Amino acid sequence: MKRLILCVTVVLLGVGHAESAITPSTTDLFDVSTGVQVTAHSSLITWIPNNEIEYLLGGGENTPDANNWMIHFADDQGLGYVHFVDFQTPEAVTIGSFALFAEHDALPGRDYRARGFSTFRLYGEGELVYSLTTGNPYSTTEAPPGSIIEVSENGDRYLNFEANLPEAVTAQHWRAEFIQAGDLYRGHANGPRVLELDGFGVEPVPEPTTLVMWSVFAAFGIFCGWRRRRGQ
Ligand SMILES: [Ca+2]
Ligand SMILES: [Ca+2]
Repeated sequence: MKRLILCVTVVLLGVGHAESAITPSTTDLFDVSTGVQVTAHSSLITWIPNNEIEYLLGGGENTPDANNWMIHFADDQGLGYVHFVDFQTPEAVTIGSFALFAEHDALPGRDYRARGFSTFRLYGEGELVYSLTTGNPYSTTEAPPGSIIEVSENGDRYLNFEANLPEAVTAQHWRAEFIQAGDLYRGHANGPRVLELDGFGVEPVPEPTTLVMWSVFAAFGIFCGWRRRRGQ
């Protein structure tokens, strides 16, 4: 029974959508493939071809070394500027967990804050529902409870992050904010680079009341077996 309770506890505390490797999804609830529409966003770099805001939410081809599946926010802003994207789902959805993929620069001599953000925030219907403070480089980010951070084999500049929301949130209007990490005195590449933001529903887990019933049934079964053996 102790082992069962331990296993169930691990399942309950674990990340709902956890898999062996965190990879961007093209079928999630925050994806343009499922009808998500961008309603507003801060400006993007214009000199990079195929720099479309929708690529933050699916769209494009997720092929490495191509710009047509990631976004680059504008460079002409200062340290702490709040880059953002507002988007809406076709109807209200309940989100239990999300994933975020980003990459800052790591060229020789370049400050790691280039193309990085120091804080990510997610809002549902105007309410803050999650906030993540990143490390620099991203690979040093501390995973909050209920989250997973994977270090990419391609380098320490990648943020592969997945987290349960503290509690599930039902909303149709969402906002993601990225607080700029670099300033204008550290090179020109200050607009954060973001690869994907995914949203996932709530996966069914045993409810506490169900666990209590299991425990009662199990204890009753053990008691009955003991009574039978005593009666023999
Ligand atoms: Ca997606
Ligand atoms: Ca993408």
